[in-house]
Amino acid sequence: MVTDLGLSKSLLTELFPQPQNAEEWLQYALSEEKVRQFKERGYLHKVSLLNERQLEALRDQLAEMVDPEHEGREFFYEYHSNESESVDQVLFHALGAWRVRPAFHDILWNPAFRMAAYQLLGSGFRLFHDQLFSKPAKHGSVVAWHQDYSYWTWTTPMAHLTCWMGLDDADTENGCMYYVPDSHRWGLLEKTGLAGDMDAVREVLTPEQVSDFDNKIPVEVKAGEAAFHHPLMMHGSYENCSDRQRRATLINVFADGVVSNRENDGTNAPGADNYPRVPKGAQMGGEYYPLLLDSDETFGGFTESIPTVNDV
Ligand SMILES: O=C(O)CCC(=O)C(=O)O
Repeated sequence: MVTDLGLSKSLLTELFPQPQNAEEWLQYALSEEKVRQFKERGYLHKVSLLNERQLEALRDQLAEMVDPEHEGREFFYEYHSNESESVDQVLFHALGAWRVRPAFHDILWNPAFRMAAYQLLGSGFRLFHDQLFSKPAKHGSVVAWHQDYSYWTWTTPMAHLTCWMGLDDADTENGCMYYVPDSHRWGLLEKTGLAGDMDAVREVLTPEQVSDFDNKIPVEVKAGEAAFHHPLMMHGSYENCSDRQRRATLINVFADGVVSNRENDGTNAPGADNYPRVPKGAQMGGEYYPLLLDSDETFGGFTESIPTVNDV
């Protein structure tokens, strides 16, 4: 019998020990300078979140899920794969792994992630969904330039955050992400698709925004490091020209209190219609949108000394 891990009420592994006191929490806190950089530029990268043991468990369990016949596949919200023969040749994008394998369930409660996300959102938050992106070596696929929130208007208000975690070193050779710094101030643009034409978004940009692309930066990270970005940050990733894989896992969260804005006629529904539904106007919550950090969290009593986006 395959179990839906999303229904589990506790951690399933020993991979992510939870802090027992203020000192253990504070080791994860981002400096004021880093929080300010995120607020001003819309992103922060090279944040260390995963150790070798955690990486190994995540990579092993990702390899199992890449097989389209794996147990638990029915719990994914979306599952896109080129279904190639060999595991390291599969181009893979899927949402919902937290319900399918224990390391991807427990990573949501990684204290290093929860502390940083609290600081960058400035409030308690819930899981929206997770994502896996795996690009094989020498693979020509891209993730076209986009803003995450253009896919998420079925939830409102916009109070969302993306955490992208490298399971391999990611660099310009193997198809790392790129950001356009400050683009989180552009407002919400029309969505123009994720696959195919990398530059499709240019059709909906002003000439000034097009020239801002000259300032784009590669989001190079080591395995175990994360990049956080604002829901309006313009980002995408180019082909993998190297002989190395480029695997990543993401956590997407929103502030506790975000409500469903999902139209009954499906006009703003997510890609595949397999996401747990919340009626329009009702608060996003319940077992499939678990509270990852309570707004009352005191971090062992030191909340005031932890800088958030509300303070900088
Ligand atoms: O991993 C990638 O290549 C793309 C990631 C992405 O689009 C995202 O973080 O929203």
